[in-house]
Amino acid sequence: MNCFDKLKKAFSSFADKIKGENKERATSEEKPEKAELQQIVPQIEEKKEEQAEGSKRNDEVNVSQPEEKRGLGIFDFLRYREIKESDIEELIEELRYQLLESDVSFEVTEKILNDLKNNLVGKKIRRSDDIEKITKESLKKSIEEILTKNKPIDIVSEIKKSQKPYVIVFFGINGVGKTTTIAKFAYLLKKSGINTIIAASDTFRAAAQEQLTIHANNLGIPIIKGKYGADPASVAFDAIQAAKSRGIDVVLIDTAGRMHTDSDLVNELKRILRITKPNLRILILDSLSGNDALEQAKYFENNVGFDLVILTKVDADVKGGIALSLAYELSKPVGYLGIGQTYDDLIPFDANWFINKIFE
Ligand SMILES: Nc1nc2c(ncn2[C@@H]2O[C@H](COP(=O)(O)OP(=O)(O)OP(=O)(O)O)[C@@H](O)[C@H]2O)c(=O)[nH]1
Ligand SMILES: [Mg+2]
Repeated sequence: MNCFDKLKKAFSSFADKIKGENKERATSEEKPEKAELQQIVPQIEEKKEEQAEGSKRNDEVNVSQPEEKRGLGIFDFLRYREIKESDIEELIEELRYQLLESDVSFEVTEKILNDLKNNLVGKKIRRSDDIEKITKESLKKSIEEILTKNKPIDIVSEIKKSQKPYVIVFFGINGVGKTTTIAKFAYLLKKSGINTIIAASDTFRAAAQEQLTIHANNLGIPIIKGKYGADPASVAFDAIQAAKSRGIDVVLIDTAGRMHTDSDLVNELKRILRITKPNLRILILDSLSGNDALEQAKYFENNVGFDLVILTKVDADVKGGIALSLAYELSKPVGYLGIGQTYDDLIPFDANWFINKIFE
């Protein structure tokens, strides 16, 4: 999967630039003044001792390492230099551009860059590697902070400890992958020994019932359908009743992605939520829609509210920034990622996985 390549590229090209700039600076730097030298002589001695100790331990390693890996020897520290804001202005600007290009929202971009500035400006660095290290650590920490802001919901264990039936409503605009995700989710639960029933509450689109019936048959899962144009809330209600009488653990409710108007869609959803009183409201977002996905999330949050996001189509060429924006701006966790079109292609979202993807 190469969905976070662009973000990764933004970070590493930033580090490379600083590295290059630092190399130039190191070669053009003036020799230290006499007074400065007097101050640093004791440090040279100290450094020599340290090096002698170190080389005793690392003789073999040092011999086999290339020049740049071995560093520049005991006079390295003469190049200690404090990073000024003006040093990194241009580079910050480039990173800003690249983060925004990677679908990271403006607000999140500013947070990441401010953290980075705070971590770099005023730091005394010796080698370009130090800057790269500080930069990567800072970016990693910012992203980690954003992604772990919301405690992930472990749905399987929530279901296991809650009263039956556990009701989940899935919604989102048309074509984002609601129906496919419900089938994947039913399969995921089945593998954990949890049985489900599906409510085909998208009675607006003619083919929706058939599409879901095919999935239900493939997976051997019961489905409650409604006629074209039937009341979606009563289809959902019937499914909950069926679950109660048959002792089924979970009801998965599919909904329409489009109605005559947006307000029809919102009103219908509100009705479904009022009647079914779900344990969980899952918003499905298509990661290919970039920053528009954030706008959709804001729209649904303001109009109906939701608990969790599932990001679909992450297997396509996706930039990845949306996961950060959702966590930072809406305090909503991404629970799962859709990574393809088979039933197995739904994986739990893991912050470490995301971070490693960027920095691997
Ligand atoms: N590559 C890829 N395709 C996906 C993924 N999830 C869904 N799709 C595809 O996206 C298309 C739309 O999926 P649906 O599940 O029908 O979307 P929907 O939100 O139910 O659509 P409406 O009911 O029309 O609103 C289908 O062709 C799916 O196979 C995914 O994770 N990766
Ligand atoms: Mg659908």
